[in-house]
Order: sequence, then structure tokens, then C-alpha cells
Amino acid sequence: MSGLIVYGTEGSPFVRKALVTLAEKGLSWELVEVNVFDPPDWFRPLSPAKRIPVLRDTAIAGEGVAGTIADTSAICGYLERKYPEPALYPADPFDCGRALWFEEYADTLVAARIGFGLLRTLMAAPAMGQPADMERARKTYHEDLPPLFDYLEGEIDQREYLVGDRFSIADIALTAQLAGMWVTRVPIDESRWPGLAGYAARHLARPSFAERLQVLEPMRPAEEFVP
Ligand SMILES: N[C@@H](CCC(=O)N[C@@H](CS)C(=O)NCC(=O)O)C(=O)O
Repeated sequence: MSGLIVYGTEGSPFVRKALVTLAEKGLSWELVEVNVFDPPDWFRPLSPAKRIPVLRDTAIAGEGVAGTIADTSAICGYLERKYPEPALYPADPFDCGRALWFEEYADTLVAARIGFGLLRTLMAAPAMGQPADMERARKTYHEDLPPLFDYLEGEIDQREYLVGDRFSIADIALTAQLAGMWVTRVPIDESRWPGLAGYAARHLARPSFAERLQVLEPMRPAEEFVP
């Protein structure tokens, strides 16, 4: 056992980012379920920003704040230093800078638009007994996401990976967020963004992502999203 614990829940794109990083490094983990919107008292000091996931390395400490790291960028950076193989950050300094940029872009802009515009409206709201906000979802689909997808299409084009010729933290961060479209059954329009649509399908089929999606299958809406 690796002695690594992740606090969070599978439905979270950021938990997905951390779990895929662990899987790509061949590490095992224990997922301890935490509902970030109603967290237990013991969790609050572990996450000063009130977010999931938080990682615990029990080799450092098995309880309390000691041994924990909040925020996926910190978590993934820690895992890379502690378990360098296979490398998930490019060795070339400029490529590494680019990968960090795409990680940031995915974690902020892409996450906010897919998270608030699709996941909360089409999945989380119905799970809490509220109707899906189709108007908000359609605005996200028609207005908010296209400028981001135009940018990403230009960067990806026909390439296999966002940076260089290897799978990296950039691909993990972006695919972790794009998975939210699969979860909510919202398509990426292949005729408009063929590179991005193909990229998402290929990376979501990687075992590290496919295993996470399998867990989420029961949470998906029954119907395809109608734009
Ligand atoms: N920058 C953080 C973002 C984490 C994040 O926003 N997680 C969401 C769940 S996907 C969360 O905890 N949301 C709680 C809230 O918005 O109150 C990271 O990379 O870990």
C-alpha cells in the first residue's frame, strides 16, 4: 500500500485530476468520502480554502493537518517529486512552463464554465431534487464554452498531447475537466472542434480516466443533452 489517502468524492473534477495522477504513477490510494458542502468538523482545518480534494501521506502523519496537502496543483507537484516515474511534467523547462499554463487554464476557466454551467445545473441540482437549469446549461454550451474551445482547438489541432510528444499534467488537468461534459452527456461538437473532440475521446479512454468514468456512469442524466 502507498499509504496515500484522498479526501473528496468521485463526482469532483479536481478529485479526478488527483486520482488520475495517482493512477498514472501506478500508485494505490484510499478515497475517504467527504461532502465539501457539508464537511465533517475534522476536515475543515485540512482544507483552509474549503475545497476538495485533500491528500494525506500517512508516511508523514496519519491524523490531523500534518501529512496533508490541499489543492491539486500542490498535490500533483508533490506526487511528482516523491514518485518521479513516470514523469508527468515535461523535463524541458519551456515545455514544463507551457504544461503548467494549460493546467492553470483547465483548473480555472474551463473548470468554472463546465463546473458551474453544466455539472451543477445538469447533475448536482437534480441529485438534490431540484430541476436541471436547462437555460443556464444552454448558455454555457452556446456562449461560454465556445471561446475556450476555439482556443484549445488551435492549440491541439491534430496533436496527441497538449505539450510535446508525451502525456503530461496538462492533459490530466484538461481531460479531468472535459470529463464533466461526458458526465452530463453534453457533446463537444465534432464538426466545429474536431481536434478537441478527438483529443477528449482518446484521453477519456485511457485506463486511468476510464476507471473513473465507470464509477460515475450511474450519476449521468438519463437523456442526452439537447443543445
Ligand atoms: N484549486 C482547487 C480547486 C478545487 C475545487 O474547486 N474543488 C471543488 C469540487 S470540484 C470544491 O471543493 N468546491 C467547493 C465549493 O466551491 O464550495 C484544486 O485544484 O484542488
